[in-house]
Amino acid sequence: MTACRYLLRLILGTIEGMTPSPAVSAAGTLAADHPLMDGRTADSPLITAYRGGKPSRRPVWFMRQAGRSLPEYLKVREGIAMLDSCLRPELASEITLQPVRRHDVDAGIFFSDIVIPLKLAGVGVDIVPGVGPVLDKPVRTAADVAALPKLTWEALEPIREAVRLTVAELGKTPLIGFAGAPFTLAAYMVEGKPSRDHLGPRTMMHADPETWNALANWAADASGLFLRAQLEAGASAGQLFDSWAGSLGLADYQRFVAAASSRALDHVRHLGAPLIHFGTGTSELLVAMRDVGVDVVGVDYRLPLDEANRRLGGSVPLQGNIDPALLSAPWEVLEAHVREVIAAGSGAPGHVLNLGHGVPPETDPDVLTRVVKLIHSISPE
Ligand code: 1CP
Repeated sequence: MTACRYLLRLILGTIEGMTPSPAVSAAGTLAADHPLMDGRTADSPLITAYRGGKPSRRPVWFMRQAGRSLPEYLKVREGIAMLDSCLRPELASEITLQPVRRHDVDAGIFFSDIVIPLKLAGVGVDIVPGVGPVLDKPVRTAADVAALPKLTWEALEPIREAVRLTVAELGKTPLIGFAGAPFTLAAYMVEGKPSRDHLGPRTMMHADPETWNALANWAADASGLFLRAQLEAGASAGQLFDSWAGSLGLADYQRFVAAASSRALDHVRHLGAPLIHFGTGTSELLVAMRDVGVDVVGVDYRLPLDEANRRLGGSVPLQGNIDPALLSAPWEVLEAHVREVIAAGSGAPGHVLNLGHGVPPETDPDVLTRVVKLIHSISPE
């Protein structure tokens, strides 16, 4: 490493409160033995489609493919709290691999949660069964934000270890890393728990924009570092989940959220892995979400993919958008819907099949396997 580069790494390391990672080459790109760099995943159907190329088969994976729809998941999670399971590398890796083994999907999605960066920073947070993320103390004032502890690179070691274990098993199947976008993460922090309308964060951005910006920037850096740890340790793509962005109007999204989401991605752009941006209820935000600088836009089940592609001017590959509700419909109804989704996505510069949101816990896993078989049986031309 030249002295100049070393100095730069040192400065960057200081800014981000971390020591330089050995997984990063001197140039700050992915290491030569990373799955995306050593020939394992660069030509996979998933990465090919994300990059706008012609995949050998139609790629498909499911948001929340790991989790309560799988009996093998319920078994290994018995007696272990959700966040603890995320922080045990062998267990997180096993849970990530379960749906890949079972369904023959084209990617693993790393088993973790968007609030893990909070937990690893030292924020009091838990996932309450049947509820979701709950904070010991909501973050509502400038003093609350100023008191937030900083996430360090060292604290993310269990995440890197779980990713390393996982990609060693996945072979040519890419692992997707993820993080929560600042708005969605901050929504939990301000409310202190799940909410439907996200009134707290939406009030704060107008009533106290300075505090809101400080909180959104904190969340951007925590999520950005979390995603960077997964990508450097072996994930071949990264998805930013802004699940609740649909509660915002376009003007508020652009004024109070887009810059922070872009800041989260600034932590990983230089790595060159495809980046996907997804939210629900975001039909009116798709262009703004693309414009934070991503390679692929995820579309929820509300908007047909041909219309999404029209709104985006055919500029990026799309991911989506089988309606999760139809997973419990008769097979003929579901099959016709999947074929419609494929037809609607065919005009986009690339299409990765997925659901329009996560797998509902009551889904029969055999139905997911059958959907994967159907999608793979339809020629990618
Ligand atoms: O005990 C359990 O089974 C807890 C349920 C559960 C699971 C399986 C939670 C609590 N999180 C997860 C894993 C998880 N979370 C994954 C990896 C699994 C996979 O996709 O296969 C991912 C990507 C997430 C990300 C996540 N967590 C998001 C964004 C994705 C989305 O679904 O929109 C969000 C919003 C969360 C918060 C969260 N964590 C858990 C729940 C139940 C929730 C939602 C709560 C709410 O309704 O606000």
